[in-house]
Amino acid sequence: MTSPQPVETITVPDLGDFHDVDVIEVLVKAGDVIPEGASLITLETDKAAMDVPAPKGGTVRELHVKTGDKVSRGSPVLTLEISAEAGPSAAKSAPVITPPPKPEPPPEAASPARTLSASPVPAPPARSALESIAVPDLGDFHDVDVIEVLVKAGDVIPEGASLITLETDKAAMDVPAPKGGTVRELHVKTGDKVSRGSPILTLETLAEARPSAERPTGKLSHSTTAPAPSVTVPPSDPNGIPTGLAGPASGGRLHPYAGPLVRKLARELGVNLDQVSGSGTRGRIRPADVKSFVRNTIRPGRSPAGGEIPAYDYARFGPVERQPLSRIQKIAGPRLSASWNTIPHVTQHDQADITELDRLRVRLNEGDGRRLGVKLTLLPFLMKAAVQALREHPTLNASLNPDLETLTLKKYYHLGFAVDTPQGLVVPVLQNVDQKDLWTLAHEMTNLADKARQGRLAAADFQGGTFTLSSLGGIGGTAFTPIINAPEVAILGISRAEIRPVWSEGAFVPRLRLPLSLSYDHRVIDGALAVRFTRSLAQAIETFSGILPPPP
Ligand code: CAO
Repeated sequence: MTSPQPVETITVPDLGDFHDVDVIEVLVKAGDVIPEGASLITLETDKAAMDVPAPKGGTVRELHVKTGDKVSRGSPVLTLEISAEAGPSAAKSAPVITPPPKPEPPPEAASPARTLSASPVPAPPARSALESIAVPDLGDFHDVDVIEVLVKAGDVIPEGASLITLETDKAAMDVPAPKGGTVRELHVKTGDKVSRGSPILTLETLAEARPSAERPTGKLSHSTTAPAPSVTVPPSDPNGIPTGLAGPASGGRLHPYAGPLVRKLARELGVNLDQVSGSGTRGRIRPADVKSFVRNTIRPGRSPAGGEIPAYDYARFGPVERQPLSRIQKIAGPRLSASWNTIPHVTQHDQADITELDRLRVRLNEGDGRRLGVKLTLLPFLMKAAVQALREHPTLNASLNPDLETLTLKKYYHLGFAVDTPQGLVVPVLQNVDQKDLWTLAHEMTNLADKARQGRLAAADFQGGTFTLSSLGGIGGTAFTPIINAPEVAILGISRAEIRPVWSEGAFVPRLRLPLSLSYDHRVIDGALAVRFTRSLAQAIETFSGILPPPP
């Protein structure tokens, strides 16, 4: 038997000199599960905008305000069903006050000017304490991927600021700061896996960073657990694109002011949120802002991303049938459009002689392959050869940075490979291809392709790719233009190998030739480099360089 959860009416706290203040945004709705510190409503006076944070975590049962209302101290905001793990703090949180929107403070200013909160009342002298902030209870989730670290050492953050974004295959979630202060040291980085209790950062808490005097001020505590993150499974709009923010907005604005789902959407579409202007309160970025950014970036005035294709009555000319796109197609469509329309693609075609390589493949399959129960197709060989060519031409193992002026060259080789599934195209990533032998690659590739076809790929299986191979060779074709898997800068398309007559020493000889189609980002790679790369690749394939371990 479960005992009923306590219900509390959350009211507007002391607003200092302000009365009858406008509610300009209501950030939660009935049914939302919110952590302590989540912003509930945004108030605005002629001097400042302020968020009223939740004094405790729980489930919003009823709202008592709407946009346009005027409120003062004590006005009811909502009825909250307090969650069992809401914590001991029964004190009301003071509002987080924001100076009027924009201009943004300079990025190097690691001072309170960079924080969301700016108390209108002079703060008493600060006493600081160091606290280790840890990952809170994540429910059923363990070993969750850190996909974004939203603060850095030196940042001054308000309570409720999002610290890191976690992602599972089902949801994105932000972990908010349990209190305000200065980030002294980070203990996580993007790509780490965390569970409940994993340390996130060391925070120097200041007495004035959170004006709530009733809340116990931590002395030297280790491992303060952050409030429960808001976990939201993205609802979908008719195009399958996640809509809506992840419940309450976080208080932080050190980075583009957006919730985890908006950031997830931006990542899926390859959008840099720094370039998106938010239409929400204080410039908060909404899903619609990201989508309209993609539309406008792609081609002002037109919408190749879909959604604005003129309606047409095809049935006037004969029988028709309406068929929905698969879920994967709906998710991949905007990504493909964004890549195709924002990256100047050029495709370099070439061929490699795989006569000897294929003989080797057949020999290995008949020998070790039988013994190990693993079958080698061409793809593992091509992956090893690609690593060899990428080592020689590191620009193809890079990403263009959002400043459009610098590249990030990656010193690891995580290769994506396109898998044709009944639900649509997916691109899992094989990690550290340089460190694995052909058999391991074949084994892992088969596992990933099987998982992809069964729709069982985890988020981690898609992440960290540096270069992609798309092989249609098992099906046929002579050449094609693969679309770059942004933010990568090149992708190798492979078509069906055929025996061709090759002129050699005064006679035509039959050789097995493999068509290669390299699409590349012409902002980063010029034609000469592209063909040097395909030549290096062909040479690696023809000489087995980098494919077989060097003789002892
Ligand atoms: N030329 C000739 N034969 C080839 C070949 C090539 N380039 N590539 C593969 N083959 C052969 C294989 O050796 C195998 O032959 P046998 O059965 O006689 O041994 C057969 O074709 C089937 O291979 P496969 O396609 O199942 O295996 P793979 O390792 O080459 O590819 C995978 C695996 C997952 C990449 C592939 O199954 C797949 O899904 N490809 C589609 C990718 C795609 O859709 N790309 C398009 C992206 S753009 O829309």
